[in-house]
Amino acid sequence: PAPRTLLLTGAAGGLGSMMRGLLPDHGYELRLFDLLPISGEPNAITADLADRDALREAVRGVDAILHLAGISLEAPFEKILRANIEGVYNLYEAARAEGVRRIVFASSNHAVGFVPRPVGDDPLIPVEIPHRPDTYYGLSKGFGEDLASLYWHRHGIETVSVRIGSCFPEPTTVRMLSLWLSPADGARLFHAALTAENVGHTVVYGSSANTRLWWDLSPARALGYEPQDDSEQYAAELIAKHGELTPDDPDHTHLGGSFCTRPPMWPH
Ligand code: NAI
Ligand code: 15L
Repeated sequence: PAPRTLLLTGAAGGLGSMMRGLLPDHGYELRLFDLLPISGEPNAITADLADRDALREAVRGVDAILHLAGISLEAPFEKILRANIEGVYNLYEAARAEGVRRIVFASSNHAVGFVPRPVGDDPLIPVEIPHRPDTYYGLSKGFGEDLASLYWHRHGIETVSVRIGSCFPEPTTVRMLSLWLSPADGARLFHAALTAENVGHTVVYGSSANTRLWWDLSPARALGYEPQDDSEQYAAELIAKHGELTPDDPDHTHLGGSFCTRPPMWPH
């Protein structure tokens, strides 16, 4: 049967807030988890991914987990280590102990951010490529994907790792014309990832059906995902505002964009 009770981690965040609004229409009853309290949601669990007891309780009895919690941008390694690397381990350990069988993991384009972006007739970027993280953040997403693979092969917990492009209400840069995942398509994709059968550990790219797509959406479509949106309606305005992508701009040469060129973050 399709999962009904869903633990949504990171429910206070940008993506989590949009999914709180959209996922109930796909049939889910949500249990919310975040470090931050959520206004109007007195039953939300306010806890850190470092709190293993709280996680055990949070995952108990749910049919599946959508794991969005974590640091969502580059940060000093120690912070990434705690929230994203130890955090995802703590989540999977809790799931294993409580018998949860399906997780959808919010990976990121930044797990493979140093892959050159396709230009002209170049083929779309395939899913089956080695990790090429562009930041400690991207490194933690590659770790999460590998942890999901381990927990599938060792413990039979199924995961779809979604390498999300840019999921925001609207694309705001020219790069996002290629990577945009509309919130409604995001909910469709997460629903497909939560309900497709026999996924083992599957990695997919997550975007809408954008005209300017850089990557292969067929693994996501194979889960039953049918995107309805295309960023092209925003193209003229964004290009008029920011100019076309130029291949020699270091911020545009790789999938990860400016994540590849920002100065590294040192401990502080
Ligand atoms: P966000 O930063 O708005 O939300 C992340 C949430 O996780 C926050 O509410 C934060 O309080 C919570 N969190 C952070 N550390 C935590 C901890 N130690 N314990 C409990 N909760 C903690 O990020 P956003 O944009 O909503 O992204 C959600 C997820 O999707 C993140 O994992 C991000 O890496 C991933 N993602 C998002 C993309 C996007 O376009 N929005 C693109 C690619 C990946
Ligand atoms: C991500 O992984 C971030 O979480 C999100 O805030 C955006 O920066 C996105 O990638 C992107 O590459 O646009």
